[in-house]
Amino acid sequence: MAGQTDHALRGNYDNIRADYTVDQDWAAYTAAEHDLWKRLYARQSALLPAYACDEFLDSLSTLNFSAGIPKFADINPKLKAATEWQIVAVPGLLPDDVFFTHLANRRFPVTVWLRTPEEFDYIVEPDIFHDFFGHVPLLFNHTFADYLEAYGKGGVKAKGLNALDYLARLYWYTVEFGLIETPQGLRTYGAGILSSGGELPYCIESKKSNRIRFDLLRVMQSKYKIDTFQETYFAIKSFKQLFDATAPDFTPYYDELRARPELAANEVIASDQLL
Ligand code: HBI
Ligand code: FE
Repeated sequence: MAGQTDHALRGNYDNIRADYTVDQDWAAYTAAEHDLWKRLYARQSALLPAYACDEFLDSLSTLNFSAGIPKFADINPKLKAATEWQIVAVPGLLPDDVFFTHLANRRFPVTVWLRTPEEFDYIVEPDIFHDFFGHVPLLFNHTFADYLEAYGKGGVKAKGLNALDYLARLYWYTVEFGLIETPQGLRTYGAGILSSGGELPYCIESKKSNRIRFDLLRVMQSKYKIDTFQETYFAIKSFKQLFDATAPDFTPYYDELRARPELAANEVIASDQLL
């Protein structure tokens, strides 16, 4: 999950290491939390076939963490063998530069705490279900894993160029809320959608939202809201398209973006290819 939080962060940041990682105290999870995890997993799994992209479904089918909160140590050997990625335990949202540095080194930060039962349908900050269920399966996809590493490296550079807002939008409209065109129609690969009960059908079916063909600069000039369903979704044709579009050095893009207006989350402009 991306998005800035101005209220106090929820996690326990007292025992963080220099890179903000902590240990996952798996024994501390209660039976009630494992049960909540099972119910969240079952609810999402019922919705996935109609709305999730094949790359996500293929990866998820090779993993088996439906029964309860997974141990990060259990999945890391499989993930490392697949794409050289690791997940690291963190207390929650990290400062941008810390977050980017982890991604640039093929480490995905996964929050250790689970939401409360009252947050079954919606949560603002990323919890372990959002991070693990939403993000981890696609780390097993080579092209997407390479995109995420390149994104992290771009982020480390962007901080120096005062361009973090542009990159945050790219993350938001791809990694968190991205759609992909498939022969069977639009599907999603976005973790914020895949881990959400309501937004999975909404992102494909809602008439209130716009679905626009992915255009890198268009995405980076588009603002977003962190506490509602999205008003605009951007659709790529493939993960390769996303990787290729973001491979060049972004510095000239930032100059071009500063000359363009920021667009509201629900805006449509003449050059948009609406789906
Ligand atoms: N920290 N743990 C965590 N997870 C995120 O998804 C995350 C973050 N910090 C910042 C952030 N995302 C976004 O601002 C990115 O666009 C950088
Ligand atoms: Fe996320």
